[in-house]
Amino acid sequence: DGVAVGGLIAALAQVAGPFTAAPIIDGREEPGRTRSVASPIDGAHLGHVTEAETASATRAMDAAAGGFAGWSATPAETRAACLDRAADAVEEQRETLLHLLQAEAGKTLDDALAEWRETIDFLRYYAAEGRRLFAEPLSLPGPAGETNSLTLRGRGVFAAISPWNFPLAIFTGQVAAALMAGNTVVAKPAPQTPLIAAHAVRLLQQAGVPNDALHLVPGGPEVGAALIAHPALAGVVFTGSTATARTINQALAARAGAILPLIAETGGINAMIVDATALPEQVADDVVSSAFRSAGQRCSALRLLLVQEDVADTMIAAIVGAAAELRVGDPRDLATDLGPVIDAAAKTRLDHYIAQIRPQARLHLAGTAPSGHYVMPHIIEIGRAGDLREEVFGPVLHVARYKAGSLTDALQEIRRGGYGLTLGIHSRIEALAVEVAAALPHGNVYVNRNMIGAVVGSQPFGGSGLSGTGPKAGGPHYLARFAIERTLTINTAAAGGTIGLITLEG
Ligand code: UN1
Repeated sequence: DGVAVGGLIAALAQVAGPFTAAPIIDGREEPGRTRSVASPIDGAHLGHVTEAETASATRAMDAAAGGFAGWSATPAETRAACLDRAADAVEEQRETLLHLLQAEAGKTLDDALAEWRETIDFLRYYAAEGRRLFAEPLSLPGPAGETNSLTLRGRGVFAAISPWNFPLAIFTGQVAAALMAGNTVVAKPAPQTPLIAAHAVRLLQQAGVPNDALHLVPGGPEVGAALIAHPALAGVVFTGSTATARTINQALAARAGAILPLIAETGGINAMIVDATALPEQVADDVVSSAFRSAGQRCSALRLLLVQEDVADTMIAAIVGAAAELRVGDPRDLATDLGPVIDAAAKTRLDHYIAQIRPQARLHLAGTAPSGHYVMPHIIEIGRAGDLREEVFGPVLHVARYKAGSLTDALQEIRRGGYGLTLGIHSRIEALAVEVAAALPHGNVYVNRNMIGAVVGSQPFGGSGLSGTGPKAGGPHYLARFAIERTLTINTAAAGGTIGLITLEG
């Protein structure tokens, strides 16, 4: 195993750049003004991106509209086969993709491997789900003399807007779901991670996705706005901040014409509740991985730990002991636990947040980070659950104590916060876990384990309230939301019945 890992690391170091990204419209890469893409690890130049002008965003939408008739009429089996071939290609291109996940997104090898695996899982899962939902109309029961069936088909052009923290898995998952449902897609990756997105688009097209069914527009918010304003738009799938989801919602509401769906997965102030029966060592392990893995840059990450007062000192000591061992630095080094945060802006935001909260809170863990975009794990005690109002997207864990008997009040504060993504409970009293889960609207509840790393098909992922719209990615209800449904009711008892096939033209 050590030999295999050593070989893999050597292979990743051999992957040769530079990489490029540009608007990909009808399979052609558009020229334009380029900028350098720098690694969050050390600022190294990784390649160039040509960002889309709003005019090319509009052209991409036009091209996707042109591709819709053909792709939506392509048999579901053919569409699913494209996703399966893409999954094979992701497997085959493991070294390149792991290299890009590390270089462009700053991932540790563990995180990069998990994301690579999740990408394959999304492709295969949506292919299988697509065969289940789209291949044949679903026959439904009804009165005698009538047949009823339900058919799902694509809506039109989907805009897919994805984040930098899972630049391969979420990017590919959104695109795969929209395509499988029979839509054509214009994808806008996060400005921080265009190179891996361009690689994914080329890979999908080589796997058989037609050039006119999938288009890429690297760029910032103005590119997203151009997609959403385009008359051909039929729906939006978005993962990112709650604030951006709100902006998208407002832009959709301001459009003339059809009411369009937004499938949004956003942020959370994710809490974990630890009662007096919990096992300190297991709590320490699970808290440390939930709060600090991926440098806390997951929407699922633990932000707020609520510990029952009687055991709080013991629990906090165990957690601080474990977290103090974490190594921060170059994620390509196997001994590293936390790589960089994504860019200078993220580093500045986190440093400011820590500086302003320090005087009013009790600091259990801090430290001096290596130079570059690195942030040490922080554990900060605050007065009560309701004191934490914003999602802090990095390795900062907040802790608050609750009195035995006052858990309901703490839950009430969490509920009032309005987010509903992940929730952790550590307790050996099963009834408590069930009660806590029932009291809150959270989408993913984890009992006596860590609260990150939802597995496609087993742990459908997504929240409610400020955390998103649902349905859950990697779950059985996801694809249907990308489709329109038609119920067809035929009166088979009508005089003469039907008389066989006559085409519209004939
Ligand atoms: C995100 O961080 O944007 O369960 C969502 C998890 C991941 C979270 C992805 N699926 O940790």
